[in-house]
Amino acid sequence: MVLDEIIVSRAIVEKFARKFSQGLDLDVAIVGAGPSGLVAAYYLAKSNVKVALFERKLSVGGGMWGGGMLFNEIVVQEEAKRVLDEFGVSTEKFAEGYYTADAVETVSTLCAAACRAGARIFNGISVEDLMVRQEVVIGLVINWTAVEMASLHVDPLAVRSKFVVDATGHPAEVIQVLQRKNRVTLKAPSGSFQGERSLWAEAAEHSTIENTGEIFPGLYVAGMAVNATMGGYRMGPVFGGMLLSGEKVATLLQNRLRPKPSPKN
Ligand code: 48F
Repeated sequence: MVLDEIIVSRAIVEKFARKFSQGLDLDVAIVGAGPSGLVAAYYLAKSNVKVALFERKLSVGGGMWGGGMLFNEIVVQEEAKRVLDEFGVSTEKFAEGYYTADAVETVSTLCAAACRAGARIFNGISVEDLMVRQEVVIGLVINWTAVEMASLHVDPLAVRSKFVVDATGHPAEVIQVLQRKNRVTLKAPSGSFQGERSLWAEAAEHSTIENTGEIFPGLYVAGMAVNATMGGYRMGPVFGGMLLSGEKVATLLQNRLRPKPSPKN
């Protein structure tokens, strides 16, 4: 076989254009492919929800690759081990209720499972704004990260989605941009973005899961962005809360997208 570089180029351009075009109108658009976003994407795709993930970096996995301080092991507590089991990630018991997993195996396995379940992942794309109509978030405004990094004056494109999930981790970027550009009140006790507090793993893990949910009509929040928004604590390299938050947001959205028929009287 003689390789033709133009066929290679055309294959990439045409295939990507088709995939991207199909990703412009979604049930759920997830911003951020860290652990919470990847887990949410997996469960949503598995239940046939049309979901895509938009990730600023070339690599997925967010803050998981480096474990704690670049020691690439993560810790997951008893309650969340079943999520890693569902994905087939190998875990080892370290102490009663504490399990470790290889960070690289965990990220790559979560990512592969999300893709195989049918989630589309668009890397190298940054979400810079939202579409908001009558106090409801209805989609994303996106641009190439390379454009953002080079500070080029290039207009973005838009993605329509029934629901958006902010899974951007510590900066909670989607919620911050919503608040900065629109005079809105968030569904939070304070009504506004609070910023995260210092390290307290126990409290942080619980509040991440508890407060995962709809923060503004059409906009959900999952993972560390939950605590950043609500003024909760950070938790360090314990990842159970991220996995369970991703699972919870997927369940909440499945219920929104396919409401169960009300029982007949
Ligand atoms: O930070 P990240 O891993 O979020 P997470 O799922 O998990 C947090 C943990 O990694 C850790 C922790 C728990 O122990 O505290 O930090 O909540 O992943 C967030 C991803 O979102 C991307 C970012 O590059 C990262 O991969 N991201 C952030 N802002 C944008 C974005 C944006 N505006 N557009 C696209 N991607």
